[in-house]
Amino acid sequence: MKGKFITFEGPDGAGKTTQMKMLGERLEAMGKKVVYSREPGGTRISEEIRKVLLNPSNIEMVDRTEALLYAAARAQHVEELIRPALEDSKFVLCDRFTDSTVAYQGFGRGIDMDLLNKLNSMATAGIVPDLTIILDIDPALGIRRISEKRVTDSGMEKDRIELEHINFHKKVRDGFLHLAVANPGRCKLVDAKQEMEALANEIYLLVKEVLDK
Ligand code: T5A
Repeated sequence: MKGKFITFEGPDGAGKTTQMKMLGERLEAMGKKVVYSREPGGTRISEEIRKVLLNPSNIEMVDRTEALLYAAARAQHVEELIRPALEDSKFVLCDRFTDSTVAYQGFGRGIDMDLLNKLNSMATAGIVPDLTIILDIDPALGIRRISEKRVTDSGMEKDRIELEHINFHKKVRDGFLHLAVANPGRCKLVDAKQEMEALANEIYLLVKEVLDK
């Protein structure tokens, strides 16, 4: 692929959206063509699936349905948006990707990891991020940030996953820490507690290593 694929991962409220935007602005200032996307979502069909997944009313959703819907949204996203953008030499910055499935559906829900890896392979059809930034945060702080954001964006309620018990979010964080250790080449762990600008600089240096390769 001629482009670069960079994903942002971590527990809810870690600051992924904020950092993705800050990195994108920096890359655009350097004249790079940047595509911003997110999972679940990024295409019309995937955004429809997102609504089903995150709707807090869908309390009866079983874990396998959840895993399959995330994978379905991803397959559409990869073929309709990510692969064409990479073939067109663009930088694709994506808020969450396959590692979220491992952390949330694997570590969080306890679905068999081999099954999830096969599901991820089917959904991505060979697309692997060049770099994954994992923003590490105490889930309690992440959830607090989201609650404060919800007050600012008045009227927005917490989604189905954010409403999970704190113990679920702790297992998810353990999942991301495991992923960082298991994939030291692709995944880089950063401390998301730090102030936004300092974190943005740290992330930019990690991206620069990929650019310089
Ligand atoms: N999911 C997703 C799965 O279970 N399986 C999967 O396979 C996939 C792909 C997606 C949900 O789906 C789950 C995971 C998620 O629960 P979402 O709305 O996209 O839902 O959820 P998040 O990705 O968690 O997005 P959030 O917007 O909730 O969190 P972000 O993007 O991490 O945080 P951000 O940047 O919006 O910041 C949150 C608040 O904190 C402030 C910001 O200003 C904002 O108010 N903030 C900071 N404050 C202090 N210091 C900093 N350094 C800060 N950075 C940001």
